[in-house]
Amino acid sequence: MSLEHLRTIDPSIADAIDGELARQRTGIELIASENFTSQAVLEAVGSVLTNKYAEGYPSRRYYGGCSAVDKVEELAIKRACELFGAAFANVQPHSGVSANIAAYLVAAQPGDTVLGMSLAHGGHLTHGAPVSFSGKWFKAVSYGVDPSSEIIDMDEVERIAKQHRPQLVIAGASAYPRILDFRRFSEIAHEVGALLLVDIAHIAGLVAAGVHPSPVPHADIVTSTSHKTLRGPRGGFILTNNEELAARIDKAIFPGSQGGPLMHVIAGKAVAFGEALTPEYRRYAEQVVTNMRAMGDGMAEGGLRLVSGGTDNHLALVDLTPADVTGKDAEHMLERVGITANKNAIPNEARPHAVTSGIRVGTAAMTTRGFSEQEAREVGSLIARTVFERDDRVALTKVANRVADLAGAHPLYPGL
Ligand code: DSN
Repeated sequence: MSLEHLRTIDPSIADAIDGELARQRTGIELIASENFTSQAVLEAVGSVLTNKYAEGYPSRRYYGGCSAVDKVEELAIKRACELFGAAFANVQPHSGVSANIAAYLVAAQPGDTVLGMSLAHGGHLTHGAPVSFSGKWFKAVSYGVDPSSEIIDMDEVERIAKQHRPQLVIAGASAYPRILDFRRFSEIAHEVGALLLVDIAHIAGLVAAGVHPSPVPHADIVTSTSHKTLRGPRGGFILTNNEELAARIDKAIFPGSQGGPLMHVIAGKAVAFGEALTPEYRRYAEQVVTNMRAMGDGMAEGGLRLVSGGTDNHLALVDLTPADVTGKDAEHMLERVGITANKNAIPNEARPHAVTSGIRVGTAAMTTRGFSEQEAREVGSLIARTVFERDDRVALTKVANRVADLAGAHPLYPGL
C-alpha cells in the first residue's frame, strides 16, 4: 500500500482540488444550497472510516468490527434528535434524494397520488417532477405560488388536496424565500388521509437554530440534507416522532434503498450536528437571514425585483426582467466578476428552464466566511451593477476588484 500523499500519487487530481479551493477562496459563493464545512467536518469525512462496511444499524450490523462506527452513528443519531427535538433519526441517507426515496417507500405505493410543490414554482425534482422517480412511479399533482403574491396560497393547496386526495403531501422547496406554514400543511394532509412529508433540505440550519419554525411537531416524516444551511458534509437524514414510521424508515433505507452506510460522512454529520447545537451556530443562522434581507435590499435598491417582494430565509429569487437579461446570461456575467450563483426559473416563467428569467442567491456560505450585514447589502448592489452595467467594461472591472477585496477580507480555510 502506498503511503505517498495525493500530490505525489495523482498530481492531476491534486491540482483540480487546489483549483477548487482557490475558486472557493477568491470568489463570493451565493449558491443557496452550498456552504463551507468546518475543518473538523472535512477531517471526519477524509478519515479511515471510509474503509468500513457497516450495513445495518448500531449493534445490529451485518459485519464485524463495527464498535467504533457504532459509536459514531449513535452520536450522530443522538445529536440529530437533540438538535431538531425529534424522537427518532436515521442518519444514513447518502443524499437528500436518497432520504426522499426512503420516505416514498414508507409512505406510498407505486401508482399512489402524491401532492408536492411544482418544480417550476420552487419545488424539488423529487417532489413529483415528471423526470424524477417521484413523477414516474407516482401520480404526481402539484401546487404552486399565487400568481400575484408569489407566495404559496394554502387555501389553494387545500382545494387541490381535497380534489385529488393524495396518499402523501410534500412540503418544502429549493427556491422559495418565504416561511412555510407546516401546521396548515399538516391539517390539510391529515384531513384528506395523507401522510405529511416535509423536506427541510434548504432550511435545516434555520430550523435547527429556531430561525424558521420547525416541522417536526407537525410532519409524519421530515427529510433533509446536511450540507446546505446546516453546514455539514454532503448527505441526508430523516426524522420522525412516530415509532412505527421510524422502524419502517430504517428498513426503507437499509435494505430498502441503500447498502453500506458512508460511515466517514456519518462522522461528518455527527460533528456538524454537534456544531449546530452551539450558541455560536444559532448566531450564525440568525446572521444568515439578516444578511439575506440586506442583500435583497441591495439588489432591490439597484433596480432588481425580488420574487414575492422579499425574503424570510437564507435565499432570494431574483427577477431579472427589469435588467432585460436572462438567468443564463446573468449567471455567466456574475461568474466573470467572481460571484457564483445559479440561473433559476421564476413563477410564471416565460423562458426555457435552461435559460430562465431569474437567479437564485443565498447567504449561507458568505455568512460562514463572516460577511457582515453591510457587506451583504454591498454584494446585492454589486449583483445589480453587474447585470445593469454589463456592457461597461470599466464598471465591471471595478465590481470584480471589489468582489476580490471582499473575498480577501474573509479568508477561507487558512490552515489548508
Ligand atoms: N441541488 C439542490 C439545490 O441547489 O437546491 C437541491 O437538490
